[in-house]
This record gives sequence, structure tokens and C-alpha cells, in this order.
Amino acid sequence: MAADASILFSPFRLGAIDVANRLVMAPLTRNRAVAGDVPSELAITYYRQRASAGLIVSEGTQISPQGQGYMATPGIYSPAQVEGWRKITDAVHEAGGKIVAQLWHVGRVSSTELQPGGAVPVAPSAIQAKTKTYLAGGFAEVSAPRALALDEIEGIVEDYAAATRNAREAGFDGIELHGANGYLIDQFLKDGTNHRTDRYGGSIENRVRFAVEVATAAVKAWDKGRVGIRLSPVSPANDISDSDPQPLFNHLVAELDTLELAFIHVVEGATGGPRDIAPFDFQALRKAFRGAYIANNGYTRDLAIKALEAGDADLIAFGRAFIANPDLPERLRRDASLAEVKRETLYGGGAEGYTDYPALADAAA
Ligand code: 8OZ
Repeated sequence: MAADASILFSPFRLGAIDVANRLVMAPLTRNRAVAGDVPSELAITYYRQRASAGLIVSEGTQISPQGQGYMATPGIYSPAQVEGWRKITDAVHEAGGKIVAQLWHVGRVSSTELQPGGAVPVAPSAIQAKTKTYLAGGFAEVSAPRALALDEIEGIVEDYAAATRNAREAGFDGIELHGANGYLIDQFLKDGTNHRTDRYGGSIENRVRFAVEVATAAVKAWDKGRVGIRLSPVSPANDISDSDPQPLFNHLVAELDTLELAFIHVVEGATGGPRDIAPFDFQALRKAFRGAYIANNGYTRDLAIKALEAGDADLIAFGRAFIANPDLPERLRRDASLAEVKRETLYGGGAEGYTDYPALADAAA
């Protein structure tokens, strides 16, 4: 017999954000922004269709032109972008949902082709990632980065603060800092990418400094009850690694707890891949943090119910399932079958594979 799904549908409060259920739409890169890296009109429909999630986390949204690493990802630094996002947050709210903006700086995962003035991408240290990005011409190797000068770091922290103010202005319910998947914050955290010898490198205390400064700036720019962060302690995404992630993340989360952030959103395992890629005690992070714990990665209906019933998580984030099933909560409630994503239409393009996945009632008609 199928497990009782009612626990998935109990309301919850993350910091200052009231949500109707425990289901989160994970941030999902779709590369459909229009000129000026403004979210498209189609994105209004896409997000509205998925507003039955308790909480939507927007696709990764660059805080500055320098923070962009892929073609046609939306930004949140220009007035036109803020206006574009406003239409989306209005649509989600009208449909009864909640949405936070995922604030993103890719660091070294970029290309001179995308950077302002053809500049080289920036990173904690000048170490090139063995990973690809996606440009107008298709997949391409990322460029070799340069190491950020000590006096440039403050400016990037300020870019996160400005983006946080813009998210508030655009009508979002909060923000999620993208601290996962080998992008800038993760590059500062982990010793495979951070070889700095100043106060941002070396010891764990120094490597968490950038993440904590960014979180502190976001809290100051808005409200601690509206700020969360996504982390991926053991994911090798974008060629990142750390020699000893458990004490690093234990320390980071203890620091974030003192800031009283609304939530941590944790990719358990390899992003979009196996959950058991490396031994790691994710529950140690949950126990070190008084805010909400959003669990992500490879969750099924049964696993989600078990995690919530055990108290191992407060909310569960689903990625690919939300792309192909706009009414995922209703399908989980009924234990209905789930549609599969079409890989060819994940990144870039128009309505196909974006806003044309049917809800159950439409699928039956
Ligand atoms: C897939 C393609 C491009 C970017 C991430 C923002 O991994 C991404 C991303 C995912 O967090």
C-alpha cells in the first residue's frame, strides 16, 4: 500500500515565509532569458504553472554581469530584470504560491565570451575547472580564471546585497544564496579551489569567511527571516572538491545558525546523481541549525514521506520532477505516475519542454 502523503501537505513557516506545504521546487537553469538577460514572458507561465509548490526557488539568477556563466540566464541587477521578475512573483502570488530568488555568481565557471568586455572570469584562485559551460554556439570549455584581488571581494559582497534589495523590490518572498555546485561561494569554501593565503584562504575559519560575509550582507539588506542558502557539501559538480568536507560544513552551518537564517537547502550527494557518492553526516548539519532544513537530491514520494516523518527534514525539494510535472504536489497526493523530462529541451529554446508539460487533468483530457 502506498504511504500516506498527508505529512507532505502540512503548512510550515520558514523564517518569515509561510508556505502551504512541504514541497519545494528546486532551482532549475533553463536558459530562456531574453535580451538584457531579462526573464521571458514565457517564464511567467512556467512559474505560475508550478505555484502549487509550497515554495519555488527561482532558477539561478546572476547578481552582476560578472556573475554570469551560461547563455540566456536571467539577472537581477538591472531595472528591466527587476520589472521582469515582478511579473513572475505577481503571477505566483496570485496562484497562491511563494517564490524566493536564487542569487548566483558563477565565479570560475564562465567564459570570456560571456564576461563584460571579454574579461577573464574571477575565482578565489587561478585554477581552471575541468567543466563545460553552454554558450550561443553550444557546449564549450570554461575559460582560465584569475584570482580575485583582496580589495575586490568587498565589491562582490555588495553586489549580493544590491541583488537582495532588488529581489525584495521585485516582490520575491526571500532569497536563496547559491552556495552549491562549484560556483563562487562553494569555490571559496573548498580547498580544491581555494588556495588563497590571505584571510579568505587556508583554515576552515578563513574559507567560510566569504559565505558568512555574503549571508550577513543579505540579512542586513533585507531580513534574516527571508534569507537562506543552498549547499552541496560532497557534490563534485563543476570539478569541485574538498579534502575534509564534514568539519568545514559543520563550522559553516554553525556560523549561519548564529545569523539565524531562515533555511539551509542541502544537496545530499552528487547534484542530480547518486545520494551515496561519499560518506557525509547531513543530519549533523540539521542538528547544528535552528532554521528550516530543505533536503534535496533524488527524493521519491516514499523517501520524502519517510524523511519528514523521521524529522530529518522540514521540506523536500524536487528538481527534474517539477519540470515535467507542473502539478507535482497533486500527483504526489494521489500517488499518480510522473512524466519524465525531455533532455533535449532542458537548456534554451521556447515553450517546448518548458510550458507545455500538461497537468494531470489536461493529460487525461
Ligand atoms: C545546470 C546547467 C547549468 C547550470 C547548478 C545553476 O548546477 C546550475 C546549473 C545546472 O546549480
